[in-house]
Amino acid sequence: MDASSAPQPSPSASGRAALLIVDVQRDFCPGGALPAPGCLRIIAPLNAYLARARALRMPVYASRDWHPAVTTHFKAYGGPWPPHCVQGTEGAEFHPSLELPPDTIVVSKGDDPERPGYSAFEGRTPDGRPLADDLRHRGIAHLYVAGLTTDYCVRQTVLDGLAAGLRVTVLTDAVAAIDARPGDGEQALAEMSAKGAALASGADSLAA
Ligand code: VGL
Repeated sequence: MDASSAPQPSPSASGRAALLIVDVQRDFCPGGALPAPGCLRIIAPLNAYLARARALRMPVYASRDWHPAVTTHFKAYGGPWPPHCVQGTEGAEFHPSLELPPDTIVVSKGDDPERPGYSAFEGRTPDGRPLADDLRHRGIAHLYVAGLTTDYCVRQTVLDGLAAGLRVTVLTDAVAAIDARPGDGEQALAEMSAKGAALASGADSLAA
């Protein structure tokens, strides 16, 4: 959706809402390089949220990890992770069962070889605009967040959204964790909630 010609209200408590799907990419799903065990469980709820967002004419953002082949994020170069979501590879594609609308705003992140780029707020839209600027431009004050992974990119995105003054709701039936240590995902949800995020589930919980 291009709202650039419409007058934009400034973000405020009365601003509108958007849905942000974080990193639902092949590499974070079974068969991929760094799978979150619950990936497939969340696809149907994600598609229900996407259908509801469309019915409400709510903007939809989808972030993606978009790493260079050489990055300090990968084990071979000093980081914690196996190579994943390398730019232009199959593993970096959105999961094929995810029903993203054609006007989804894709936010690419993790392309700086010196930074992990967990947060969608480090990402940019195809026209090079940082996520926070794009949200402001569209008058969005409330973000519904779902996707992968609860303990890394969802967590950091939610914390950054709260720090930016947005209202943030985490859709708990549509997130899945890596859980490198058992309980990491649950702990991340508790932390997001303690810092001010609302936790909700079920497509009816979306309101424009
Ligand atoms: C992520 C671990 C490593 C994520 C990215 O998208 O949550 N997790 N890199």
